[in-house]
Amino acid sequence: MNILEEINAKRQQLKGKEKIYAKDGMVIVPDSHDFGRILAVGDIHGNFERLQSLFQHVPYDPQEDLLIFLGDYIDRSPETAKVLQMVMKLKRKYPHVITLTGNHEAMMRHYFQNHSIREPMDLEHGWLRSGGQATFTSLKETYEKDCGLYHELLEFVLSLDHIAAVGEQYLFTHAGFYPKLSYEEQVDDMLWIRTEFYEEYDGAQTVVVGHTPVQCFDRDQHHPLMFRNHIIDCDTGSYLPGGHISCLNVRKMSCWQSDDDDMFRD
Ligand SMILES: [Mn+2]
Repeated sequence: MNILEEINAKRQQLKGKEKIYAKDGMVIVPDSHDFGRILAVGDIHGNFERLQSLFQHVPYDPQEDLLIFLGDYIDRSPETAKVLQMVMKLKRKYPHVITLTGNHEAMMRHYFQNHSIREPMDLEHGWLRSGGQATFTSLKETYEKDCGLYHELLEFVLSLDHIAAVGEQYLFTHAGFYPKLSYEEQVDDMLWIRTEFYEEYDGAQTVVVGHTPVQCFDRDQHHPLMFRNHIIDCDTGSYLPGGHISCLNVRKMSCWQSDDDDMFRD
C-alpha cells in the first residue's frame, strides 16, 4: 500500500472511535467535522517576536479548533528556546494541537544522538552549518539557567510527529511525500522533499506544507501559495526581510500573519 492508501485504511478503522489518533509519527483525525477551524502554522525558525505577533491576530479557540504546527520551530534566529517553549506549552495544555517535525528538528535530533550541550559546538556537523548555531546557543543558555527545562525541550523535539491526516480532505506534513511509496519507506524524506512532490502529486487531497519559502517561487510573494495540484505552501519566510509567519485557516483558505516589522531594515 502507498502512503495515501495506508492513511485511508487507518481512517476507516478509526471512524467514530477516536477524535485524534497518533502512532509512530502518524496522526489521524478521522472526521474533520469534529472541529471548528482547522489552523496550520508554517515555519517559525526561532522568530519568537513574529510568532507572538501572529498569535495576537489568530482568534484561536482551543476547545473548538484544531491547531497544526508544520515544523521548523528552530534555527536561523536567536530565540529558539522561547519558540519551543511556547509550542510545547500549547501542545501540553490543549488536546487538539498537533506538532509536526521539520527537517531542522531532524538535524538537531541527529546532532544530539552523539553530541552534548556541555561540549563545545561541533562546527563540522551539517546542523550547525544550516542555522543550528543560533539554536545551540539558545539551548545552551537554557541549559545553564534551567537544565530541567532544557531536557523538556529536547524531549519535546524527540516527540514530534511526521504527518497528520484530517478527514478525507486534508494532509499536513513539513515538506511533502512520494505518493507511490509507503509511509515507512519515506518517514525522513517527508521532511526534505521538494521538486518530486510538487511535480508528482496529483492533487486528490489538499496537502498543506511548509519547508520552501514562498519567496523561492515568487520574490514578491508573502502569503501562502496554493498550487494547481492542491499543495498549499505556508512557509512565508519567517527569517527573511519582509517575511512573515502565517497561520492558514484551511477550510476558508484565508490566513493571519505576523505584523510587518522593521527588524531587518537598515
Ligand atoms: Mn524551514
